Amino acid sequence: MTAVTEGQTHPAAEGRAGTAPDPQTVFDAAVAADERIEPRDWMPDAYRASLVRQIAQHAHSEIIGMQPEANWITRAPSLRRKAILMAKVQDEAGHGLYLYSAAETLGTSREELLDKLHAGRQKYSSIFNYPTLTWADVGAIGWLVDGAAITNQVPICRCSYGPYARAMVRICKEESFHQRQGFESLLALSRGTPEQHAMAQDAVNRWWWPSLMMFGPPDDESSHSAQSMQWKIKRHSNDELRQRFVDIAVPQAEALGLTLPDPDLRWNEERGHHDFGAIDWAEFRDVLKGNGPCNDQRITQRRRAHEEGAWVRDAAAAHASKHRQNQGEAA
Ligand code: BYC
Repeated sequence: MTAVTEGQTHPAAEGRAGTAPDPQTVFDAAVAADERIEPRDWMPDAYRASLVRQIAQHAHSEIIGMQPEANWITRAPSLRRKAILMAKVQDEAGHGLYLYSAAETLGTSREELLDKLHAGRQKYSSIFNYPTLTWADVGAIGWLVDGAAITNQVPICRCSYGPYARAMVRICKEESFHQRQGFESLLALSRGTPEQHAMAQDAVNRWWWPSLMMFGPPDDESSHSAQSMQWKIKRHSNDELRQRFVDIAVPQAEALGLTLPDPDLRWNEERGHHDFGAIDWAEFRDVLKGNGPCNDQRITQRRRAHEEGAWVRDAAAAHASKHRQNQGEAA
């Protein structure tokens, strides 16, 4: 946002001579002018809380999202595929860290957010509560899940909150690579033996509908969209982005030689978009309530990893404190 320090007036909020600028007016003007809000700027409490909610949920999704794919690292069909998958899973960990750092700039520590995740008080994306049953699921996740993630996240590069927007630029570049590697892996299976082709088709059948649910509830049931769009945290509604994803995926499925499991999917000349069938929102709500096929497994594994990593955090903290002490003595 145009730097306004105490005593200065934001150009868009100049009041009567001699009056201090109203911070809400300064904030509204910055958002209206498409300027970035930075950590030291004044912001409404509800804006801060909504950002922490969304960024935390996003960070948790990246961290929990490592599990379904990591399940296949030891069973990847070749050294090349194993190296690619390991790098991808590490990238997801990195994304989680950028996002926890972005949340920290809002005054919320990573420990606090992880505690809330482990206590079931913060969500992560519904998509990661489904199992990865075959090797083809790794390709389907790359193509569909990372593809949906990019469609949702590219507009967040223009989010009004600076640290979140900047984190998203790098994340989107990496997700774009992930999406292509998923596509390439599925293409190899689709063009392989009949069994491999069937395995790829089965994976797409299982991941298609949950991928559409990633975009969130329909617009008329989305509790946060209107306010988040007004604040320019979100730039498009859930349904707009879901439609954009369907339109992108259809020709890609054709190129893969695979079908999308929706008999109602067809081009609508009038709308200039694909029509698609009804999403099972009861299933979505059930997964959010904790009743998906893998909810318990994912959170149990996450808590265990956190407990087992306690010594690493303790050692890092002890090292940092020793380093600070040595620097103090040297000074
Ligand atoms: N799953 O008012 P709404 C990835 C919740 S990971 C679970 O529309 P909003 C990747 C929502 O939080 C991809 N919960 O919310 C990693 C809210 O509940 P609360 C993760 C969902 O925020 C590894 C309630 O439903 N991406 O890229 O306006 C490998 C009402 O929803 C879901 C992000 O997190 C869901 N699918 O819109 C591969 C992107 N959908 O908070 C890939 C950033 C909704 O009131 N987030 N809910 O308890 C966003 O863009 C938005 O938060 C959403 C939801 C579009 C997800």
